[in-house]
Amino acid sequence: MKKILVTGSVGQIGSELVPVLREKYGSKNVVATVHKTMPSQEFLKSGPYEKVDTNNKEELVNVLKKYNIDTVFHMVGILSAVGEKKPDLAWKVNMESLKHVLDLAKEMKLKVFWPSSIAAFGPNTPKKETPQLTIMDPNTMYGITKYSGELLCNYYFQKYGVDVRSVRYPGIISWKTPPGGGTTDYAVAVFYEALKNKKYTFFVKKDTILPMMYMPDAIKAAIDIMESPIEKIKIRLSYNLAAISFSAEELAKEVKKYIPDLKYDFIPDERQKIADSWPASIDDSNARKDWNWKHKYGLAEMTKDMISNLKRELRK
Ligand code: AKB
Repeated sequence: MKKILVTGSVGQIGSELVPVLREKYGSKNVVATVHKTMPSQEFLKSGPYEKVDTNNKEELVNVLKKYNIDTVFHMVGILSAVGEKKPDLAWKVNMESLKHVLDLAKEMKLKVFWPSSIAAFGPNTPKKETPQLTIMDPNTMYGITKYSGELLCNYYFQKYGVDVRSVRYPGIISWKTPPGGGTTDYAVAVFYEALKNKKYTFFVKKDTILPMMYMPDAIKAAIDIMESPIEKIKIRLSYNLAAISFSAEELAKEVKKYIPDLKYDFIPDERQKIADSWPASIDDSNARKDWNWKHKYGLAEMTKDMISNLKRELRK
């Protein structure tokens, strides 16, 4: 990975991935693409960036050639809840741009990271310790794009030898950039609302358990899998990846330890149905065995870190 392009660099994961990659590989070697949403001045000054619509193959080719890119982290994507409101847009953004990136990877011999999700599973997938190879029947447009994307990545590897690597991310919890339009967003929103207003209404039931991960672990997973020697990457659909699983109520109780007068309740909305179709916990033993994946943050460590960072941020 000498010259890296990150698409979706204003999104939840992209905005934190770019600084870590710049620190590790040198600022000038990591090109961020922006599209409709402009990032902060601080972000723009931290290294090269280009305005690119990833659905436009021409624009992608130009930027890949201009910087002599050899690796793409293709992070562009529309998440589950927005995807249910705008299914056509979710298909277009999530699938067409991936196809462009894979076609260009084939032509230009690029290495690619692409995030899949627990949304690739569905209501008939075993809920507990979901195995790597199992029933995949996603019933959201987002999940359908994730599973289709996995199949496409596997196809490009098998047929054309494209070195594309992927993980199935659980819900990601972070304090720098809030998520937008996901089902697992409550696990981030509770921190903001607890610190700002001391109250939060979860949009899922209290016993809803979903797999989650703290952002530093999510970034580490992307870099670890991309840095692994090629012979260690045995799965070309997408690796199951796990860190923590907890119920909405367990999270509320953990946050309350820091904000004792926090009031919370649970009023499920249409996102409950999506949450109910996803696993509660994931068996990620293949990732642990093949490329030595290890997470660092449990529920307690993550909560402590989130509270102290967000407290500081909200004071600014
Ligand atoms: C979402 O909730 O849509 C995402 C995901 C689990 O992929 N956070």
